[in-house]
Amino acid sequence: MIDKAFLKDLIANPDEISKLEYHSILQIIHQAVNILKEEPLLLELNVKEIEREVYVIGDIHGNLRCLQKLVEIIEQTNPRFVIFLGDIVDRGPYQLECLIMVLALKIRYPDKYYILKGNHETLEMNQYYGFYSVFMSKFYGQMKFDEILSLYLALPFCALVNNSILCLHGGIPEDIEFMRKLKGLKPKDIALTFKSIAKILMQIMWNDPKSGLKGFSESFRGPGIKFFGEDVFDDFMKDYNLNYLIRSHEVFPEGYRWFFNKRLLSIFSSDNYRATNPASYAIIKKDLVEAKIVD
Ligand SMILES: [Mn+2]
Repeated sequence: MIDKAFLKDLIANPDEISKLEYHSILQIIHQAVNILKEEPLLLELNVKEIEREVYVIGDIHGNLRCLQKLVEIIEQTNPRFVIFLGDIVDRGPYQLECLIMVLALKIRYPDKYYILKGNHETLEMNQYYGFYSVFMSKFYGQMKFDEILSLYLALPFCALVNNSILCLHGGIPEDIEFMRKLKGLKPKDIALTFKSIAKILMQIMWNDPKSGLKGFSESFRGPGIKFFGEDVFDDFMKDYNLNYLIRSHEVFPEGYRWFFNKRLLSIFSSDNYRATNPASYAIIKKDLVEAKIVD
């Protein structure tokens, strides 16, 4: 077991993470995996005290300053749940620090913090966009990076808040049965059911909404990845009786963007990402969703 005071110290001073030896990093990964592997791939989070908020945080991509600001806000406002939508690593200057910080939060407050899987929580993306070389130049050894991959295999894909608000990284997949198919599955079930749900899982992490589109269309992002339009979004929301969908995966110069008659909110929590943009996050309160900019 990792000492609570040690976790508290790491959360307060994430710069210290850079100085950790591999065995400490491994301990944190293992303890996080032990918690994550027992949780379902489709999280169902219900706020009992209706006044309390839920924070939803988008792509971080190694932006430790934004992550620290968000954690400061969270410590002041004490929401019931905090949901990260994935893409913690790749591209930014403090990728390992951000990943370990988020895991430290999960271990310290397992019933408060939840981390969903983004398309960058994969080997292929890490090899191309930076985290693999960041990690390997520090610790060396494929076996050590395999521990990171085992963490990725334990991450959930969606979170349903108060039975009415769905949170995920990219978008809805073509198979809108996906929530019924994922319900009750745990990380260990992915390998067993992989053939039947592989496309669903990939599209949850990769798809994007597109205004003015009907149905699904091919995406520039790659083979099998889709844009989805308002009509299929409506069908999906009606089918599951949902009010909002909150996702990340795309950066907008204004910080966040509403789609589809203000029922889909796209947030992004890393500022000045490849161009000029403020960081944003979402607050759920009493089944309403509000977008916020990190000042
Ligand atoms: Mn993404």
